[in-house]
Amino acid sequence: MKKTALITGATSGIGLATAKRLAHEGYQLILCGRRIERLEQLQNELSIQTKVHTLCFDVREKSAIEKCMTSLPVEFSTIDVLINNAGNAHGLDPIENGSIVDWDAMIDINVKGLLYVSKAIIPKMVDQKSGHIINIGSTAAKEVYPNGNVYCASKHAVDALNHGMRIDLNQYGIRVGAIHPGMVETEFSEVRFKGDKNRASNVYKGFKPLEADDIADIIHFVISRPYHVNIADLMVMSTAQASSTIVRKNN
Ligand code: NDP
Ligand code: 8X3
Repeated sequence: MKKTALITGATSGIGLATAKRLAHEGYQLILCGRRIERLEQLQNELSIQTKVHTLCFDVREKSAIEKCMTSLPVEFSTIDVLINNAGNAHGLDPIENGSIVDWDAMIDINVKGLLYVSKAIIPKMVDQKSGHIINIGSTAAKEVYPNGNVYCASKHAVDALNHGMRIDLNQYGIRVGAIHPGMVETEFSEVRFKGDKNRASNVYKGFKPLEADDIADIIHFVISRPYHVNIADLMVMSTAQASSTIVRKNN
């Protein structure tokens, strides 16, 4: 029987690449995001390969998430893999100049949103006594860099939640692990810099960053290990990157 994977943030970047990869690998997909036209386009594209159900919600909206999860079509009601990927950085400012609107967005989406989605799905996995949760952290979950303050804090929280989920769900046989990428060229920096494409593309100039497909490849590797193998915590950077602040660039 085909496994079902639910991916948050499937409309762009890492989530989109993962949706395409898992469709190719034969997973049924529940794809989530706020941009409905992208979800519809993706559903049309991937339905040739597999069954796709789309859910349009903002991860900050608890009640919308609950409503979507309780009205899943029967063939999508068993979720084998949850990929908690939705999230972004908003702004890159020193703490003294930071925007409270940006701080709220990062805490509400990256931390509380991840919790709300997990809360809607974990009880199903507990009943099933099976499931695999992948939390997308970041190198920012492991170290703090200048002006990264609240984004790094939100990803440190994801790291802690990844540990907490693994500990609490151990008794049910549910696998939990995090993947922590370094710089991946997606829409991430465009969102961080509020649509400033020039500033965003500069982030990835002069070196070869990771691509969303690299992370999709790793996600597929992690979820296709035999049941007794749980990759608990995986950090990956491009070869040119040694840490959040050390990137070998050729001017
Ligand atoms: P993108 O900006 O390309 O994608 C972000 C995804 O998250 C989109 O599909 C977006 O969908 C979704 N999303 C954002 N806010 C919300 C919301 N409020 N409700 C629902 N969905 C939301 O960035 P990436 O693919 O790079 O980012 C994916 C994850 O990877 C994030 O958690 C990010 O922190 C992490 N990451 C990224 C790195 C990078 O360098 N790119 C490095 C390390 C980690 P929509 O707008 O349609 O809702
Ligand atoms: C994103 C990593 O270093 O580009 O999580 O902010 S970074």
